[in-house]
Amino acid sequence: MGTQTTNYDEARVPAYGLPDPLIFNDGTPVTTAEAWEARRREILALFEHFMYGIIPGLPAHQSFEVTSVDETALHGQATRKQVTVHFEDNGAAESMDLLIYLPNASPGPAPLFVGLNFMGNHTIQVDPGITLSTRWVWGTPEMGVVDHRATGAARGGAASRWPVARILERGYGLATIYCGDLDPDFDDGFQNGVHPLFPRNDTNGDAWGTLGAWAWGLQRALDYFETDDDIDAARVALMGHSRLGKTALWAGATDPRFALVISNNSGCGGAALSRRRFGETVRAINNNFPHWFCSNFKQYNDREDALSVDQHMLIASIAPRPVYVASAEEDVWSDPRGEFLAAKHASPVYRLLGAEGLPVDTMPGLEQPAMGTIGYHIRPGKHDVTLYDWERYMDFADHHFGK
Ligand code: GTR
Repeated sequence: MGTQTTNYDEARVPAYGLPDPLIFNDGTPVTTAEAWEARRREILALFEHFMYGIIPGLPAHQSFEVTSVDETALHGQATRKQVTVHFEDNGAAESMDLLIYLPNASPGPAPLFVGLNFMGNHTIQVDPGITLSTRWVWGTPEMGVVDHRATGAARGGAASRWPVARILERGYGLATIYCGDLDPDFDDGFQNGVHPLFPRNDTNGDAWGTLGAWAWGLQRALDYFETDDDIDAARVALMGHSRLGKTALWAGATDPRFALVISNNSGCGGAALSRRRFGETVRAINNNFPHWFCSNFKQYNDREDALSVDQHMLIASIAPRPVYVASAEEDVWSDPRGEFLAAKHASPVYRLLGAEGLPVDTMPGLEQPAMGTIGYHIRPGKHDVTLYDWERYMDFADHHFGK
């Protein structure tokens, strides 16, 4: 995905100044927790207008259909629930399928990790009870190209990224949704997925794109969790990898019901500072994925310094809720240092609110996780989600969820 002009040289990162999350648009400093709440709304409005577009609220009708419950799933380790969430509005009817595993060994409502998946719920685990997704996935004819990820659509094809047995063993539930239920990941003018549920008006350049639709779906999943007595909806950790990590940060920033947010290798438009222009740039992401962000974001190709926000402010708008940012050493396209620096520069907001922020000032070495109210690690290896990553997320959740 890189071009010849992609910069991977730290010495060539341009000098830049970051906007201060603790200064209002009109120049007034933010000095109290009460004032922060107003500044947070201001920051979210900037992200909506210039980057991710506006996420709508509930559709006119939303209902939950539990399509299967199996209390003996995964050799008795889990209860597997599958729930179809139906949406109706604006003359359209759409749905998304939730796959939920809950640990049989832990009594009481379970704290839960939730995350979108790339290729269908059936790819996260070899479990014949998971309903096979019949939705579009990368590599089918609409795409116009054959994508290597289509092979991952086999049952269990993405299982290495979802250590379900270990998650259950540590006392957590896991829920997932195929992102393509909400919006298939190609540039189609928003004719499919959940976009038709709402009238589209892009007069101001801030109509929602694909990341917005994915984030909206995660928020609707939380609506379901709040109705399920087997789930502890006050302890839901939202996790996402890469484009779905960008989505996790945006969904978590805009919906305070998510108790904890995890960005795994989310890079440009996620945790990484745009102004560093290291690896993937605003221009590259807008060119390759014109449907992800809102129209206004394209004005910032090669003009990152003109943005009134940068990604440390997205992390800050989750404060004081815990947030974890993780990088991979070989994932230079995602700019690991830029991800670290955004976590670091979000910290003053946490501290204003009486929370710890990131407990280190300089970037830690490999596999030296730093965990305050903001957590960070970088591990060896490539752009991926590994067991190491998950173990740290569960350590972090154990701490913050008082387990
Ligand atoms: C890349 C994209 C990244 C990241 C990644 C992924 O092609 O440039 O921003 O989202 O895909 O989602 O795996």
